[in-house]
Amino acid sequence: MKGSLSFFLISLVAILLGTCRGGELRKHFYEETCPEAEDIVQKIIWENVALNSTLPAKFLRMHFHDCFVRGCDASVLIDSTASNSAEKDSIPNQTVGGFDVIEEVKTELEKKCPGIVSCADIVALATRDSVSFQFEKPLWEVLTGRRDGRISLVSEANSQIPPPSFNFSQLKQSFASKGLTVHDLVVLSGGHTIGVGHCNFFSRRLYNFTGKGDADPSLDSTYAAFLRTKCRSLADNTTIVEMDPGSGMDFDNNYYKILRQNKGMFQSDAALLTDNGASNIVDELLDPAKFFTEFAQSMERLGAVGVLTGTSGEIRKKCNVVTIVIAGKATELISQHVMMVKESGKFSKTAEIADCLTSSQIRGRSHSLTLRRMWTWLPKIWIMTKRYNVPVATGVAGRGIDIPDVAHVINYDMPGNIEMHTHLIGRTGRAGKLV
Ligand code: HEM
Ligand SMILES: *[C@@H]1O[C@H](CO)[C@@H](O)[C@H](O)[C@H]1NC(C)=O
Ligand SMILES: *[C@@H]1O[C@H](CO)[C@@H](O)[C@H](O)[C@H]1NC(C)=O
Ligand SMILES: *[C@@H]1O[C@H](CO)[C@@H](O)[C@H](O)[C@H]1NC(C)=O
Ligand SMILES: *[C@@H]1O[C@H](CO)[C@@H](O)[C@H](O)[C@H]1NC(C)=O
Ligand SMILES: CC(=O)N[C@H]1CO[C@H](CO)[C@@H](O)[C@@H]1O
Repeated sequence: MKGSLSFFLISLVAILLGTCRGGELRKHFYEETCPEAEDIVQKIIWENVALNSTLPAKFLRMHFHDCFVRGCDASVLIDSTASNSAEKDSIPNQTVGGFDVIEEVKTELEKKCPGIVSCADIVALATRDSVSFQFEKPLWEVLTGRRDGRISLVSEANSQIPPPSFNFSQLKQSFASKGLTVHDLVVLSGGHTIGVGHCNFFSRRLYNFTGKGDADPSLDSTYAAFLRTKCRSLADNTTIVEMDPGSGMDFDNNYYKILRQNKGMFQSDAALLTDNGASNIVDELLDPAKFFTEFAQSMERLGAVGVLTGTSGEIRKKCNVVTIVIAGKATELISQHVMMVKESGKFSKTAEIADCLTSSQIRGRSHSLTLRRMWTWLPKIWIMTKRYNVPVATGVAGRGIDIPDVAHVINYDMPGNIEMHTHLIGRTGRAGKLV
């Protein structure tokens, strides 16, 4: 009986914590915390794209790679360190670019609203804005509220990002593993309407397809001959070729036209014609209006893959480095004060601290001391003092779980060592989430 009660309590706390962490992407997540965020991103991205028309393709590919490894959490932006080889070192990433522009946006946002806007959201917005530049209006909606991951592994990038040699069933499986459909696969492959490919990603199709010095029969032979004039040998890994010949800078549905003519650059492009269902979708997307509508929808789905929201992950200060946590130190967004109070019994101590807070420097700030009335009926875990409406937490709840609307956390007893203090300031103190 006792066992089942505590099991009940544990599950309940787990559920409540689950809800607390909650959070989904939503429209204009920064409306209140950083109202100018989306305008700032658009302004800087448009300025850069105006000077460098290769950027939209770089961001589109960057966003795709980000979302396919640990979800859209900006793990693609993290630099390798002495002890960790990050996604940036991976084979598919070798040619991702635009990192400097993301950092320029981040720097500006940190000036305006420090610690608020995630790098993951910046990548999603930068992708939309860069591709939309030529249309002077957003081509799709970007929901925001992503948080940044803290892990980036080269091995995961190499195993999660589909290589251009994939056949249809492998591509289908790769997208399915991210919750994306064959429809998304065909629609998003339309991203190859802009940008370039390096010879080494497709030259086997030109020179040595089956290992007998032959060309890929599914590649248009005239086009293959043209590509051989660009990529002179199997060893060429520096020459780049437009993926959508003649239209490589325009974001349009020309990709599907050339695909139908067997002029898709990679085996993975050609593979879309090897499945009846996918091939039918290719035909549908020959209609430009249909392509723009479908692309917008699939981008929203791609942008939601495996996102961290609520209190998961962090908001990085710089997009290329994971925030390093120093033991005992709260983030700069949190201030810590020590107050001496008389030792006079647990509950009156609460009252005393509350008095102290309301009457001291904390009064006058915008935060209210009235904390949310929660879980009063969970004896031992939360005890509420009626007078001040301050929840008192012990155990795991006392370790600074990140509860929305909690502006102040009071720890009674001075911890004996720095590790203990780090536990006490908990996630709230270390992640620096603002109220
Ligand atoms: C379906 C599986 C996919 C495969 C196998 C694949 C593979 C590749 C490869 C090998 C390149 C050439 C990179 C280089 O040589 O620099 C490339 C370029 C590109 N990919 Fe994909 N890709 C896929 C899906 C996507 C998706 C879903 C998007 C975005 C919606 C995308 C957007 C791009 C863009 C924009 C480029 C040009 C990059 C540049 O110009 O630097 N790709 N892709
Ligand atoms: C344009 O951006 C790409 C990707 O970041 C970069 O490699 C290239 O040098 C830039 N070109 C110019 C002219 O700035
Ligand atoms: C696709 O490739 C996988 C792995 O090489 C192979 O097992 C499978 O038979 C291939 N599928 C088709 C339809 O060729
Ligand atoms: C073509 O492929 C075969 C089999 O993989 C390999 O033995 C041969 O060396 C390749 N030819 C060239 C020119 O690389
Ligand atoms: C290109 O090939 C050369 C010679 O094989 C090699 O040294 C170099 O590292 C390669 N570069 C890339 C970017 O793979
Ligand atoms: C292996 C490799 O070429 N990695 C590159 C990945 O992308 C970053 C940023 O452009 C480069 O600095 C790395 O050298």
